[in-house]
Amino acid sequence: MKTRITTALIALAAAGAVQAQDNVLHVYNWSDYIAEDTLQKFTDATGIEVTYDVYDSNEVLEAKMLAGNSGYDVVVPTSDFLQRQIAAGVYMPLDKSKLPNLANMDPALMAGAAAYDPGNEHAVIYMWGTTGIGYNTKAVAERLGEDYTVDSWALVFDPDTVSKLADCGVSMLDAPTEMIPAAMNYLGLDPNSTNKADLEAGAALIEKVRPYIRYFHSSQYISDLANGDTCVAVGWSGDVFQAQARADEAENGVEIAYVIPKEGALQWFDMLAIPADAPHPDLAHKFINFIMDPQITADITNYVWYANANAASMPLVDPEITSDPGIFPTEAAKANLWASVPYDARTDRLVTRLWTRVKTGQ
Ligand code: SPD
Repeated sequence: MKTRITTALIALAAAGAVQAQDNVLHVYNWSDYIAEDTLQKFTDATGIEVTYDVYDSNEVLEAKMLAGNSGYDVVVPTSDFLQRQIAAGVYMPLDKSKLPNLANMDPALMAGAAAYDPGNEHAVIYMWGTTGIGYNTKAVAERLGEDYTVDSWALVFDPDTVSKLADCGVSMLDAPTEMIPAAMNYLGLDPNSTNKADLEAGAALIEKVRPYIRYFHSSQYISDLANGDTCVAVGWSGDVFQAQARADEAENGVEIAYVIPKEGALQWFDMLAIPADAPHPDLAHKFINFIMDPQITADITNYVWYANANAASMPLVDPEITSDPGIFPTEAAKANLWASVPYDARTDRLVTRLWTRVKTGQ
């Protein structure tokens, strides 16, 4: 009898543990990409605990998704990566009956995202942005002259120009599918070309300026720019604005600006999606619906300085953000933005090989 009670108690405790475990949502998102209080607000509103991990590379997320059994319930791939991952069966279709806040989303932006995910069947837009250049205005002016206008990819791709900045620290994203097309675009080539010679030309240009690049990394540049440890970074729009906000907070005299170069830049969508093997799809839907609450989305944009696609949140977003053309590009600037298309396997292998050569010289 005693044993039976003990076993029953153990079974009960185990059931409790399973239940507790079952009420934990696992989210995998980009670093520096959520407001400080978003997760706590979600737990307060739903009773659902969240474990939250971060990455700074689509390639890292993709490797985990293709391997399967990641244990994650919600992940945030960028649109072009999302498209080929959907084709690989990585994501489950959303149950839109559980997402009433979809009504808040901007139809035009969701139509843009539908180019990667027809009918928006598998994902909703989390945030969107551009890949441009962040720079320390004083450090650059000291080296290139007060009259130099930073408006071109020449800042990082012209060897003569970037060589003058090497001493104050120039970084590039460790994102081959963004850096090589940006170099191709600067050379006047189609950034979406999958022609071998075009991709090689883009990579060769980066190799040429490689001696002047301090590092390739996709998140470290936020604090380095903010602290004045580097002066130029090819980076993602909101991250550069976060660097400025951190410098302001530190009152360290560093002034950071972000430019979408006149030759054009990549515009991308980061998408909330649920892996096909997510342990808690129901909780995942609750989380995605929660994020689409206008106040919650506005809180995130106000904290991370990225544009969102939630039309109902706009009146709640700081006007300093909605009026900044680096975050919400003007119609004229939009004409120069390109959207990337996913690479086929052969192009992907070529780009990976070229990128290794760019970074290691081999
Ligand atoms: N710190 C958040 C960065 C989010 C960047 N998303 C990736 C966009 C890739 N084109």
